[in-house]
Amino acid sequence: MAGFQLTRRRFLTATSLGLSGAVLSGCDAFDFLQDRDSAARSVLESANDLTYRAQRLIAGRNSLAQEYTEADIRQPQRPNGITAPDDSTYKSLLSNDFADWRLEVSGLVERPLSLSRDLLINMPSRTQITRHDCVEGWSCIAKWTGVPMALLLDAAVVKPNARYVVFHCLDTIERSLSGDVKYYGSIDLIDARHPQTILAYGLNGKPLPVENGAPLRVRVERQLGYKMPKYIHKIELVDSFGAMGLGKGGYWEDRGYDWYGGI
Ligand SMILES: Nc1nc2c(c(=O)[nH]1)N[C@H]1C(S)=C(S)[C@@H](COP(=O)(O)O)O[C@H]1N2
Ligand SMILES: [Mo]
Repeated sequence: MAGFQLTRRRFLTATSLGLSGAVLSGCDAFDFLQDRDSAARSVLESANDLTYRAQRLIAGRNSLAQEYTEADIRQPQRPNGITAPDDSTYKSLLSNDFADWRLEVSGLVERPLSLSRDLLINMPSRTQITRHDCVEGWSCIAKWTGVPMALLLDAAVVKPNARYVVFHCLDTIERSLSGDVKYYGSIDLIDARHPQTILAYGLNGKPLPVENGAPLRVRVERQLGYKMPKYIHKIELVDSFGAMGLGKGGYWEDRGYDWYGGI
């Protein structure tokens, strides 16, 4: 496939920025986010935009999340949110060990892609031991292996007017009379091209288990857990996410969480 003449050298350039880790904040720093009814919420929402812009100014695109050693992995990655999708599409893909699953890359790209898991696994990969911080106040260190998202974006050739990457998931997170809601999320192109942003198919040296998002989930290491969709099947490049879901860029964002879940 012409889109995949990606050289090793290009990959190394993308990942050889060094590992001077930014110091991560502790759980305390985001405990307040649990209080979704807080009167401070709207203040925080406008502050979120400030935090986002400040982080961009101070840290820039090259700042990496801290990476750990094997010895720091003390327990399996704690499964959270949806851990066993009961959607029939997902179940039939799983029953065939995802042989029929494809990752679609579409939207504002010159060259839409449809990629099998084997193809992804044979692309250059990055492995990183990082800390997952959930907004609920727990953390977990684990080793993630996957394809750097920048490689996929280059292969698809992102159009100049694209601003965000939207992840569409196979799991239904909410069922109600007004309709079922599938998990979705979005990040901007700076985070999408960050060297630690990968589409992970491996966890702690094994294939990614169902409970943690098989066959593919995103890792965006400088943001909170809800910004890392599991069970993804489509990546869409857009210039705005206002017309999706309730317009805030993700399932949890639509329910009050900050769009920029920086840590
Ligand atoms: N598709 C999907 N992605 C998701 C969720 C989910 O429910 N569905 N939960 C999010 C939240 S809140 C967290 S903390 C992490 C949990 O990832 P883990 O199960 O691998 O720990 O996945 C995130 N991505
Ligand atoms: Mo979370």
